[in-house]
Amino acid sequence: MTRDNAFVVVANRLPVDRTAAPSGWQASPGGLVAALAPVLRERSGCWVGWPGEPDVEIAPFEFEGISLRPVALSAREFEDFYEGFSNSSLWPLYHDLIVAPSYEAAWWEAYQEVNRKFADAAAAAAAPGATVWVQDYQLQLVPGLLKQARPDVTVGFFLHIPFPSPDLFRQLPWRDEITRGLAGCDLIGFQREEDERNFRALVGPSGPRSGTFPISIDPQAIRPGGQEDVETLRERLGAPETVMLGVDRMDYTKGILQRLLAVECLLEQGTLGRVAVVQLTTPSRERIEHYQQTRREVEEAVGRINGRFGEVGRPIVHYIHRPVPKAELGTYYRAADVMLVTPFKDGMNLVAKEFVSCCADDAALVLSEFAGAAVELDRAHLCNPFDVGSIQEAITAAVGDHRDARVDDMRAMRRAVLGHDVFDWAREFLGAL
Ligand code: GDG
Repeated sequence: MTRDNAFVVVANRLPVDRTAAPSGWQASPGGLVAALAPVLRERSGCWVGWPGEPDVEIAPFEFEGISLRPVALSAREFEDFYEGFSNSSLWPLYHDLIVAPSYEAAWWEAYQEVNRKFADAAAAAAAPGATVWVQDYQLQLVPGLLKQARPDVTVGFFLHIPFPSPDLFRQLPWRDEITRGLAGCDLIGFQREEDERNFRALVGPSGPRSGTFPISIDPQAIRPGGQEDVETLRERLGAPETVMLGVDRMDYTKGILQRLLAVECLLEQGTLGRVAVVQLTTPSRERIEHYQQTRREVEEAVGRINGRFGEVGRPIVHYIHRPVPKAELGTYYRAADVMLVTPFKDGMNLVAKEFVSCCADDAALVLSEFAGAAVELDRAHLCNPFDVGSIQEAITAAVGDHRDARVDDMRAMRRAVLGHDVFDWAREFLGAL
Protein backbone atom coordinates (compact mmCIF):
# COMPACT_ATOMS: atom_id res chain seq x y z
CA MET A 1 0.00 0.00 0.00
CA THR A 2 1.33 3.45 -0.87
CA ARG A 3 2.07 5.98 1.82
CA ASP A 4 1.07 9.16 0.07
CA ASN A 5 -1.25 10.91 2.50
CA ALA A 6 0.09 13.95 4.32
CA PHE A 7 -3.14 14.15 6.36
CA VAL A 8 -5.11 11.19 7.67
CA VAL A 9 -8.40 11.21 9.59
CA VAL A 10 -9.16 8.09 11.62
CA ALA A 11 -12.75 7.71 12.83
CA ASN A 12 -14.98 4.81 13.80
CA ARG A 13 -17.16 5.37 10.70
CA LEU A 14 -16.26 6.38 7.17
CA PRO A 15 -18.20 9.52 6.17
CA VAL A 16 -20.39 7.56 3.71
CA ASP A 17 -23.36 5.20 3.77
CA ARG A 18 -24.20 2.46 1.27
CA THR A 19 -27.11 3.32 -1.08
CA ALA A 20 -28.92 2.01 -4.11
CA ALA A 21 -27.45 4.92 -6.14
CA PRO A 22 -25.12 4.00 -9.04
CA SER A 23 -21.97 5.07 -7.18
CA GLY A 24 -23.10 2.77 -4.35
CA TRP A 25 -22.39 5.38 -1.64
CA GLN A 26 -23.77 8.65 -0.38
CA ALA A 27 -22.21 11.16 1.98
CA SER A 28 -23.43 10.69 5.53
CA PRO A 29 -24.55 14.02 6.95
CA GLY A 30 -22.42 15.41 9.73
CA GLY A 31 -20.40 18.43 10.77
CA LEU A 32 -17.19 16.45 11.11
CA VAL A 33 -17.19 15.52 7.42
CA ALA A 34 -18.08 19.04 6.38
CA ALA A 35 -15.25 20.49 8.47
CA LEU A 36 -12.61 18.01 7.40
CA ALA A 37 -13.47 17.55 3.71
CA PRO A 38 -11.78 20.81 2.61
CA VAL A 39 -8.66 19.98 4.63
CA LEU A 40 -8.59 16.46 3.18
CA ARG A 41 -8.86 17.76 -0.39
CA GLU A 42 -6.31 20.52 0.10
CA ARG A 43 -3.71 18.31 1.74
CA SER A 44 -4.36 15.19 -0.36
CA GLY A 45 -5.58 13.34 2.66
CA CYS A 46 -7.48 10.17 3.36
CA TRP A 47 -10.09 8.94 5.83
CA VAL A 48 -9.71 5.59 7.62
CA GLY A 49 -12.92 4.10 9.06
CA TRP A 50 -15.47 1.31 9.18
CA PRO A 51 -17.84 1.31 6.17
CA GLY A 52 -20.89 0.40 8.26
CA GLU A 53 -21.35 -3.22 7.14
CA PRO A 54 -19.88 -6.21 8.95
CA ASP A 55 -18.05 -9.10 7.28
CA VAL A 56 -17.14 -7.34 4.02
CA GLU A 57 -13.72 -6.42 2.64
CA ILE A 58 -13.93 -3.21 0.62
CA ALA A 59 -10.92 -1.90 -1.30
CA PRO A 60 -9.88 1.76 -0.83
CA PHE A 61 -11.95 4.07 -3.05
CA GLU A 62 -12.44 7.72 -3.93
CA PHE A 63 -15.58 9.58 -2.96
CA GLU A 64 -16.15 13.22 -3.94
CA GLY A 65 -12.42 13.88 -4.09
CA ILE A 66 -11.61 12.20 -0.78
CA SER A 67 -9.75 8.93 -0.57
CA LEU A 68 -11.47 6.44 1.76
CA ARG A 69 -9.81 3.42 3.34
CA PRO A 70 -12.31 0.96 4.78
CA VAL A 71 -11.39 -1.10 7.85
CA ALA A 72 -13.17 -4.48 7.75
CA LEU A 73 -14.84 -5.69 10.95
CA SER A 74 -16.61 -8.99 11.56
CA ALA A 75 -20.09 -8.98 13.07
CA ARG A 76 -18.57 -10.32 16.28
CA GLU A 77 -15.91 -7.61 16.39
CA PHE A 78 -18.55 -4.95 15.84
CA GLU A 79 -20.69 -6.31 18.67
CA ASP A 80 -17.90 -6.59 21.22
CA PHE A 81 -15.92 -3.49 20.23
CA TYR A 82 -18.78 -1.12 19.39
CA GLU A 83 -21.91 -2.21 21.25
CA GLY A 84 -19.89 -3.77 24.05
CA PHE A 85 -16.78 -1.90 25.14
CA SER A 86 -17.43 1.43 23.39
CA ASN A 87 -21.11 1.84 24.19
CA SER A 88 -21.78 -0.35 27.22
CA SER A 89 -18.50 0.30 29.11
CA LEU A 90 -16.98 3.62 28.00
CA TRP A 91 -20.11 5.59 27.02
CA PRO A 92 -21.89 5.26 30.39
CA LEU A 93 -18.61 5.69 32.33
CA TYR A 94 -17.67 8.87 30.46
CA HIS A 95 -21.21 10.24 30.95
CA ASP A 96 -20.87 9.95 34.73
CA LEU A 97 -22.71 6.64 35.24
CA ILE A 98 -26.22 7.71 34.20
CA VAL A 99 -26.61 3.96 33.82
CA ALA A 100 -24.20 1.39 35.24
CA PRO A 101 -21.38 0.39 32.87
CA SER A 102 -20.60 -3.28 32.29
CA TYR A 103 -16.98 -4.33 32.06
CA GLU A 104 -16.31 -7.56 30.18
CA ALA A 105 -12.90 -8.97 29.33
CA ALA A 106 -14.09 -10.23 25.92
CA TRP A 107 -15.20 -6.71 24.96
CA TRP A 108 -11.84 -5.32 26.03
CA GLU A 109 -10.08 -7.95 23.87
CA ALA A 110 -12.15 -6.86 20.86
CA TYR A 111 -11.50 -3.17 21.61
CA GLN A 112 -7.76 -3.82 21.52
CA GLU A 113 -7.94 -5.87 18.31
CA VAL A 114 -10.09 -3.36 16.49
CA ASN A 115 -7.97 -0.41 17.63
CA ARG A 116 -4.95 -2.34 16.31
CA LYS A 117 -6.68 -2.70 12.91
CA PHE A 118 -7.39 1.04 12.72
CA ALA A 119 -3.82 1.88 13.79
CA ASP A 120 -2.36 -0.50 11.17
CA ALA A 121 -4.53 1.05 8.44
CA ALA A 122 -3.48 4.56 9.48
CA ALA A 123 0.20 3.56 9.64
CA ALA A 124 -0.03 2.10 6.13
CA ALA A 125 -1.75 5.19 4.72
CA ALA A 126 0.30 8.00 6.29
CA ALA A 127 3.10 9.66 4.30
CA PRO A 128 6.43 10.24 6.06
CA GLY A 129 5.94 13.01 8.62
CA ALA A 130 2.16 13.07 8.05
CA THR A 131 -0.44 14.48 10.44
CA VAL A 132 -2.99 11.94 11.71
CA TRP A 133 -6.16 13.08 13.47
CA VAL A 134 -7.89 10.34 15.49
CA GLN A 135 -11.53 10.87 16.55
CA ASP A 136 -13.34 9.88 19.71
CA TYR A 137 -13.72 7.33 22.49
CA GLN A 138 -13.92 4.23 20.29
CA LEU A 139 -10.27 4.68 19.24
CA GLN A 140 -8.34 5.70 22.35
CA LEU A 141 -5.62 3.07 21.84
CA VAL A 142 -4.86 4.18 18.28
CA PRO A 143 -2.52 7.09 19.19
CA GLY A 144 -0.22 4.85 21.25
CA LEU A 145 -0.17 2.02 18.70
CA LEU A 146 0.39 4.40 15.83
CA LYS A 147 3.20 6.27 17.54
CA GLN A 148 4.98 2.96 18.19
CA ALA A 149 4.74 1.91 14.55
CA ARG A 150 5.36 5.37 13.09
CA PRO A 151 7.28 7.71 15.39
CA ASP A 152 7.62 10.12 12.46
CA VAL A 153 3.92 11.06 12.32
CA THR A 154 2.21 13.80 14.33
CA VAL A 155 -0.84 12.42 16.14
CA GLY A 156 -3.85 14.47 17.27
CA PHE A 157 -6.88 13.12 19.11
CA PHE A 158 -10.26 14.74 19.76
CA LEU A 159 -12.72 13.43 22.36
CA HIS A 160 -16.29 14.32 21.34
CA ILE A 161 -17.82 13.19 24.63
CA PRO A 162 -17.06 14.29 28.21
CA PHE A 163 -14.00 13.04 30.09
CA PRO A 164 -14.96 11.89 33.60
CA SER A 165 -13.33 12.86 36.87
CA PRO A 166 -10.36 10.66 37.91
CA ASP A 167 -12.51 9.17 40.69
CA LEU A 168 -14.90 7.70 38.15
CA PHE A 169 -12.29 6.89 35.52
CA ARG A 170 -10.41 4.72 38.00
CA GLN A 171 -13.31 2.23 37.93
CA LEU A 172 -12.22 1.08 34.51
CA PRO A 173 -10.34 -2.23 34.81
CA TRP A 174 -8.13 -1.20 31.87
CA ARG A 175 -7.59 2.42 32.95
CA ASP A 176 -3.80 2.23 32.62
CA GLU A 177 -3.94 0.82 29.10
CA ILE A 178 -6.33 3.57 27.98
CA THR A 179 -4.15 6.26 29.54
CA ARG A 180 -1.08 4.80 27.83
CA GLY A 181 -2.95 4.75 24.51
CA LEU A 182 -3.74 8.44 24.81
CA ALA A 183 -0.16 9.19 25.81
CA GLY A 184 0.78 8.58 22.15
CA CYS A 185 -0.88 11.90 21.21
CA ASP A 186 1.00 15.07 20.40
CA LEU A 187 -2.20 16.94 21.23
CA ILE A 188 -5.46 15.81 22.79
CA GLY A 189 -8.52 18.05 22.42
CA PHE A 190 -11.58 18.27 24.67
CA GLN A 191 -14.98 19.96 24.36
CA ARG A 192 -14.92 21.79 27.72
CA GLU A 193 -12.23 23.01 30.10
CA GLU A 194 -13.77 20.75 32.74
CA ASP A 195 -13.05 17.68 30.58
CA GLU A 196 -9.49 18.82 30.06
CA ARG A 197 -9.06 19.44 33.80
CA ASN A 198 -10.33 15.94 34.58
CA PHE A 199 -7.81 14.48 32.16
CA ARG A 200 -4.93 16.59 33.51
CA ALA A 201 -5.83 15.59 37.08
CA LEU A 202 -5.49 11.98 35.95
CA VAL A 203 -2.23 12.13 33.97
CA GLY A 204 -0.41 14.99 35.71
CA PRO A 205 1.93 17.48 34.06
CA SER A 206 3.96 14.87 32.17
CA GLY A 207 1.00 13.56 30.14
CA PRO A 208 0.40 14.58 26.52
CA ARG A 209 -0.27 18.22 25.61
CA SER A 210 -3.97 19.05 25.77
CA GLY A 211 -6.37 21.84 24.85
CA THR A 212 -10.04 22.80 24.89
CA PHE A 213 -11.66 23.11 21.44
CA PRO A 214 -15.47 23.34 21.60
CA ILE A 215 -16.95 21.85 18.41
CA SER A 216 -19.56 23.73 16.39
CA ILE A 217 -21.85 23.42 13.36
CA ASP A 218 -21.60 23.98 9.61
CA PRO A 219 -24.14 26.81 9.21
CA GLN A 220 -24.49 26.09 5.46
CA ALA A 221 -25.59 22.52 6.12
CA ILE A 222 -28.58 23.43 8.26
CA ARG A 223 -30.77 26.28 7.04
CA PRO A 224 -33.94 27.70 8.58
CA GLY A 225 -37.16 26.51 6.93
CA GLY A 226 -39.10 28.91 4.69
CA GLN A 227 -42.09 30.86 6.00
CA GLU A 228 -44.62 28.78 4.08
CA ASP A 229 -43.30 25.44 5.36
CA VAL A 230 -43.22 26.80 8.89
CA GLU A 231 -46.84 27.96 8.69
CA THR A 232 -47.96 24.64 7.21
CA LEU A 233 -46.24 22.78 10.03
CA ARG A 234 -47.84 24.92 12.73
CA GLU A 235 -51.25 24.40 11.10
CA ARG A 236 -50.72 20.65 11.09
CA LEU A 237 -49.94 20.84 14.79
CA GLY A 238 -53.33 22.51 15.36
CA ALA A 239 -52.09 26.14 15.38
CA PRO A 240 -51.12 26.04 19.08
CA GLU A 241 -49.97 29.09 21.04
CA THR A 242 -46.67 27.42 21.82
CA VAL A 243 -44.68 24.82 19.89
CA MET A 244 -42.01 23.04 21.91
CA LEU A 245 -39.40 20.90 20.19
CA GLY A 246 -36.94 18.15 21.11
CA VAL A 247 -34.47 16.59 18.61
CA ASP A 248 -32.30 13.77 19.91
CA ARG A 249 -30.80 10.40 19.32
CA MET A 250 -32.75 7.96 21.49
CA ASP A 251 -30.14 7.87 24.25
CA TYR A 252 -30.44 7.80 28.03
CA THR A 253 -27.94 10.65 28.28
CA LYS A 254 -30.34 13.05 26.53
CA GLY A 255 -32.95 13.35 29.32
CA ILE A 256 -35.95 12.95 26.98
CA LEU A 257 -38.15 11.35 29.65
CA GLN A 258 -37.35 14.08 32.19
CA ARG A 259 -38.41 16.87 29.85
CA LEU A 260 -41.68 15.03 29.14
CA LEU A 261 -42.29 14.67 32.88
CA ALA A 262 -41.73 18.41 33.30
CA VAL A 263 -44.26 19.13 30.54
CA GLU A 264 -46.72 16.71 32.16
CA CYS A 265 -46.45 18.52 35.51
CA LEU A 266 -47.08 21.87 33.82
CA LEU A 267 -50.10 20.44 31.98
CA GLU A 268 -51.44 19.23 35.33
CA GLN A 269 -51.10 22.75 36.69
CA GLY A 270 -52.81 24.11 33.58
CA THR A 271 -50.24 26.88 33.15
CA LEU A 272 -49.01 26.15 29.63
CA GLY A 273 -51.89 27.33 27.45
CA ARG A 274 -52.46 25.54 24.15
CA VAL A 275 -49.21 23.73 23.54
CA ALA A 276 -47.87 21.15 21.08
CA VAL A 277 -44.68 19.24 21.82
CA VAL A 278 -42.78 17.77 18.87
CA GLN A 279 -40.24 15.11 19.84
CA LEU A 280 -38.10 13.89 16.92
CA THR A 281 -36.08 10.90 17.99
CA THR A 282 -33.52 9.06 15.86
CA PRO A 283 -33.19 5.34 16.61
CA SER A 284 -29.82 4.57 18.17
CA ARG A 285 -27.86 1.53 19.45
CA GLU A 286 -31.10 -0.43 19.48
CA ARG A 287 -29.65 -3.78 20.50
CA ILE A 288 -28.38 -2.50 23.84
CA GLU A 289 -30.80 -3.15 26.73
CA HIS A 290 -30.45 0.30 28.37
CA TYR A 291 -31.43 1.89 25.04
CA GLN A 292 -34.47 -0.37 24.72
CA GLN A 293 -35.51 0.55 28.23
CA THR A 294 -35.10 4.28 27.55
CA ARG A 295 -37.32 3.96 24.49
CA ARG A 296 -39.99 2.07 26.45
CA GLU A 297 -40.03 4.75 29.16
CA VAL A 298 -40.24 7.61 26.66
CA GLU A 299 -43.03 5.92 24.71
CA GLU A 300 -44.96 5.17 27.88
CA ALA A 301 -44.76 8.83 28.90
CA VAL A 302 -45.85 10.01 25.43
CA GLY A 303 -48.86 7.68 25.57
CA ARG A 304 -49.77 8.69 29.11
CA ILE A 305 -49.52 12.44 28.41
CA ASN A 306 -51.62 12.16 25.26
CA GLY A 307 -54.11 9.94 27.06
CA ARG A 308 -54.47 12.43 29.90
CA PHE A 309 -54.36 15.76 28.08
CA GLY A 310 -54.81 15.19 24.32
CA GLU A 311 -58.00 15.23 22.25
CA VAL A 312 -58.96 12.91 19.44
CA GLY A 313 -57.07 14.23 16.41
CA ARG A 314 -55.07 16.61 18.67
CA PRO A 315 -52.35 14.88 20.66
CA ILE A 316 -50.11 17.02 22.88
CA VAL A 317 -46.89 15.17 22.08
CA HIS A 318 -46.14 14.53 18.40
CA TYR A 319 -43.58 11.76 18.63
CA ILE A 320 -41.42 10.39 15.80
CA HIS A 321 -39.01 7.48 16.21
CA ARG A 322 -37.15 7.41 12.91
CA PRO A 323 -34.58 9.68 11.27
CA VAL A 324 -35.98 12.91 9.82
CA PRO A 325 -34.30 14.22 6.63
CA LYS A 326 -31.79 16.97 7.44
CA ALA A 327 -33.56 19.36 5.06
CA GLU A 328 -36.71 19.17 7.20
CA LEU A 329 -34.97 19.83 10.52
CA GLY A 330 -34.59 23.53 9.65
CA THR A 331 -38.38 23.84 9.34
CA TYR A 332 -38.90 22.32 12.79
CA TYR A 333 -36.22 24.56 14.31
CA ARG A 334 -37.78 27.62 12.70
CA ALA A 335 -41.31 26.69 13.75
CA ALA A 336 -40.49 26.09 17.42
CA ASP A 337 -41.13 28.69 20.11
CA VAL A 338 -39.22 26.77 22.76
CA MET A 339 -36.46 24.23 22.15
CA LEU A 340 -35.90 21.62 24.88
CA VAL A 341 -32.32 20.35 25.21
CA THR A 342 -32.08 18.58 28.57
CA PRO A 343 -29.22 16.03 28.60
CA PHE A 344 -27.88 14.73 31.90
CA LYS A 345 -24.45 15.01 30.35
CA ASP A 346 -23.37 15.87 26.79
CA GLY A 347 -19.96 16.61 25.27
CA MET A 348 -21.35 19.60 23.37
CA ASN A 349 -24.85 19.05 21.89
CA LEU A 350 -24.96 20.32 18.33
CA VAL A 351 -28.77 20.35 18.27
CA ALA A 352 -28.71 23.37 20.61
CA LYS A 353 -26.33 25.21 18.26
CA GLU A 354 -28.31 24.22 15.15
CA PHE A 355 -31.49 25.55 16.76
CA VAL A 356 -29.90 28.85 17.72
CA SER A 357 -28.59 29.30 14.16
CA CYS A 358 -32.03 28.61 12.57
CA CYS A 359 -34.75 29.74 14.97
CA ALA A 360 -36.93 32.86 15.06
CA ASP A 361 -35.45 35.81 16.98
CA ASP A 362 -38.12 35.56 19.65
CA ALA A 363 -37.75 31.81 20.21
CA ALA A 364 -36.23 30.50 23.42
CA LEU A 365 -33.84 27.70 24.35
CA VAL A 366 -34.19 25.56 27.47
CA LEU A 367 -30.74 24.07 27.98
CA SER A 368 -29.21 21.68 30.49
CA GLU A 369 -26.33 23.12 32.45
CA PHE A 370 -24.60 19.74 31.88
CA ALA A 371 -24.38 20.13 28.09
CA GLY A 372 -21.03 21.42 26.81
CA ALA A 373 -23.04 23.94 24.78
CA ALA A 374 -24.09 25.71 28.00
CA VAL A 375 -20.61 27.26 28.25
CA GLU A 376 -21.16 29.37 25.13
CA LEU A 377 -24.99 29.49 25.23
CA ASP A 378 -25.17 30.89 28.74
CA ARG A 379 -28.05 33.21 27.86
CA ALA A 380 -30.36 30.22 27.42
CA HIS A 381 -32.85 29.18 30.13
CA LEU A 382 -30.47 26.89 31.95
CA CYS A 383 -31.85 23.99 33.98
CA ASN A 384 -30.75 21.04 36.06
CA PRO A 385 -32.18 17.95 34.29
CA PHE A 386 -31.90 15.85 37.46
CA ASP A 387 -34.52 18.15 38.99
CA VAL A 388 -37.84 18.03 37.13
CA GLY A 389 -38.87 21.19 39.01
CA SER A 390 -35.89 23.02 37.54
CA ILE A 391 -36.89 21.99 33.98
CA GLN A 392 -40.44 23.20 34.72
CA GLU A 393 -39.14 26.57 35.89
CA ALA A 394 -36.98 26.96 32.81
CA ILE A 395 -39.90 26.09 30.49
CA THR A 396 -42.20 28.49 32.33
CA ALA A 397 -39.64 31.28 32.04
CA ALA A 398 -39.01 30.49 28.36
CA VAL A 399 -42.74 30.63 27.54
CA GLY A 400 -43.46 33.65 29.69
CA ASP A 401 -40.46 35.92 29.09
CA HIS A 402 -40.95 39.32 27.59
CA ARG A 403 -40.37 39.21 23.84
CA ASP A 404 -37.68 41.94 23.85
CA ALA A 405 -35.57 40.10 26.41
CA ARG A 406 -35.83 36.91 24.37
CA VAL A 407 -34.75 38.64 21.16
CA ASP A 408 -31.62 40.14 22.75
CA ASP A 409 -30.60 36.80 24.24
CA MET A 410 -31.23 34.84 21.06
CA ARG A 411 -29.35 37.28 18.83
CA ALA A 412 -26.37 37.24 21.18
CA MET A 413 -26.32 33.44 21.19
CA ARG A 414 -26.65 33.30 17.39
CA ARG A 415 -23.67 35.63 17.03
CA ALA A 416 -21.68 33.33 19.32
CA VAL A 417 -22.53 30.22 17.25
CA LEU A 418 -22.03 31.77 13.82
CA GLY A 419 -18.85 33.49 15.01
CA HIS A 420 -17.29 30.12 15.77
CA ASP A 421 -18.31 27.41 13.32
CA VAL A 422 -17.00 23.90 12.74
CA PHE A 423 -14.40 25.23 10.27
CA ASP A 424 -12.95 27.44 13.02
CA TRP A 425 -12.93 24.41 15.31
CA ALA A 426 -10.92 22.29 12.84
CA ARG A 427 -8.57 25.16 12.03
CA GLU A 428 -7.88 25.87 15.69
CA PHE A 429 -7.20 22.22 16.56
CA LEU A 430 -4.95 21.62 13.55
CA GLY A 431 -3.21 24.95 14.14
CA ALA A 432 -2.40 23.93 17.70
CA LEU A 433 -1.29 20.48 16.54
C1 GDG B 1 -21.71 13.41 19.93
C2 GDG B 1 -21.68 13.94 21.37
C3 GDG B 1 -21.25 16.23 20.47
C4 GDG B 1 -30.57 14.23 15.15
N1 GDG B 1 -31.73 13.69 14.75
C5 GDG B 1 -31.72 13.72 13.42
C6 GDG B 1 -30.53 14.29 12.99
N2 GDG B 1 -29.83 14.58 14.07
C7 GDG B 1 -28.51 15.22 14.04
C8 GDG B 1 -28.57 16.59 14.66
C9 GDG B 1 -27.12 16.80 15.09
C10 GDG B 1 -26.66 15.37 15.37
O1 GDG B 1 -27.59 14.47 14.78
C11 GDG B 1 -26.63 15.07 16.86
O2 GDG B 1 -25.51 15.69 17.41
P1 GDG B 1 -25.40 16.00 18.97
O3 GDG B 1 -24.21 16.84 19.16
O4 GDG B 1 -26.65 16.66 19.44
O5 GDG B 1 -25.30 14.59 19.73
P2 GDG B 1 -24.50 13.16 19.55
O6 GDG B 1 -25.04 12.38 18.43
O7 GDG B 1 -24.63 12.50 20.88
O8 GDG B 1 -22.97 13.55 19.25
C12 GDG B 1 -22.15 15.40 21.39
C13 GDG B 1 -21.14 15.60 19.10
O9 GDG B 1 -20.75 14.23 19.18
C14 GDG B 1 -20.14 16.34 18.21
O10 GDG B 1 -18.89 16.44 18.83
O11 GDG B 1 -21.84 17.52 20.34
O12 GDG B 1 -22.08 15.90 22.71
O13 GDG B 1 -22.50 13.15 22.23
O14 GDG B 1 -26.35 17.32 14.06
O15 GDG B 1 -29.03 17.51 13.70
N3 GDG B 1 -30.20 14.47 11.70
C15 GDG B 1 -31.10 14.05 10.79
N4 GDG B 1 -32.29 13.48 11.13
C16 GDG B 1 -32.64 13.30 12.42
O16 GDG B 1 -33.72 12.77 12.72
N5 GDG B 1 -30.82 14.23 9.49
